[in-house]
Amino acid sequence: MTGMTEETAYDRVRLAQWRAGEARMPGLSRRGLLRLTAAGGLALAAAGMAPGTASAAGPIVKPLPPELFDVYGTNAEMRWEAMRGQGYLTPVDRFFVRDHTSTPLLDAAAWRLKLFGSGLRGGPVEFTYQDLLALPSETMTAFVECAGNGRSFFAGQQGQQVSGTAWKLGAVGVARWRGVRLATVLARAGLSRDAVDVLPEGLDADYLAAGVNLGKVRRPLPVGKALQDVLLAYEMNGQPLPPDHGFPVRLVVPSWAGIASIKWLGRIEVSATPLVSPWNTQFYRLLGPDYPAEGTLVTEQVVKSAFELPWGATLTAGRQVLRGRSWSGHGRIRRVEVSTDGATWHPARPIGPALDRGWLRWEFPWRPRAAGTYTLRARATDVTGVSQPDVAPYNTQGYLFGAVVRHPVTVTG
Ligand SMILES: Nc1nc2c(c(=O)[nH]1)N[C@H]1C(S)=C(S)[C@@H](COP(=O)(O)O)O[C@H]1N2
Ligand SMILES: [Mo]
Repeated sequence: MTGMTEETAYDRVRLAQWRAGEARMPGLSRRGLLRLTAAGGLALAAAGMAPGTASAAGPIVKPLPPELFDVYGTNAEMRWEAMRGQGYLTPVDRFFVRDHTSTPLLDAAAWRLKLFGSGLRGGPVEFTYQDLLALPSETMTAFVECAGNGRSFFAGQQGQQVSGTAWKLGAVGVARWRGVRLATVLARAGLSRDAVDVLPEGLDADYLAAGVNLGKVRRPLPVGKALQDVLLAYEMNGQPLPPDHGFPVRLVVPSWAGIASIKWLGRIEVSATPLVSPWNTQFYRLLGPDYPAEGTLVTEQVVKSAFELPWGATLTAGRQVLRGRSWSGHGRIRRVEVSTDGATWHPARPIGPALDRGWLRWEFPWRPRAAGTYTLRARATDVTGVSQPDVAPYNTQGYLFGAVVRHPVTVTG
């Protein structure tokens, strides 16, 4: 575990101010909030996040062929075997989708980005799509990963029941994003020295959790991170952003939980007083017996590894090469080890670069001794020295499963 980051420290201050009535939760009435907490806040959160059943005309626009995706209601995860033979990036046709409601189809010509709030020196400022295209652009390779990626292994490996979509490891993808730095847009909008939080908000439908309308999907971001490396992206892998990934413009908040990367961006409140939303007071907090009562905010993603193999793959005996990828929200991957017997670990061979905001591809030659069942394990260490543990710390909503995943395969003779 890394030490307390600047953001978790700031989160404590912000939360204390929220309790003292000095922080605001725009987009939700006090009454809505009372109903939410009276009805048992977290249980509600669980109900709202439970996977539904896939419908024929789904909430996701792009095709979701079963060889590329597993679908859970409004969400679809990539099957890891779909990365085999691919280059560094995750192609759009297999990039996971996480929609709280459904993908809206927006018109770029009518689209506006509005910035407003006490953290601007002047009044509200609007940008059109063309305005953004005309600003200096930047390209960045970064992963977007759901904080709940790997959640099913809390039950599958640790026997712990948690709420939320039962992702395996496919709620992650790396893309090459192009757009304008949020810092550039904030500067043009007249960012005040007093600003502390920005609150980006999506244009998708209001999110309802067990009958309580939580309003637009939105989550405050401290100004420090907003100015550091956040992009207003309008391109993904060289193409205009596809509808499911936020067309016309989304935020990409590298290294942080996917929820920070708000899609279908419509408004950004810039505030001189701290802001909160259900997405940083209820969801995306680590809650449970091992955490303080108010929980710990989820910011950076943890270290993870995945094999480019089907779950429960069948392999034929003889020499083969296992391939996979490892990534971390704390920075680039420094080392990956593989175990095929659960006892001995051997270094994997890196393929290409390890990027700070992306992942490392690796391979491992393997000749199974005999036909039978095996458990494959991959364990990565990042540049900060953090390695994947054997057990992930339990939290009620199943975030940040970073433990070594035990991947079953069968070798046939
Ligand atoms: N407006 C909006 N932004 C959103 C979401 C959403 O439902 N609505 N889902 C968030 C979550 S939880 C994740 S993990 C990422 C997923 O991004 P992707 O669908 O492009 O993979 O988008 C985030 N941004
Ligand atoms: Mo997510």
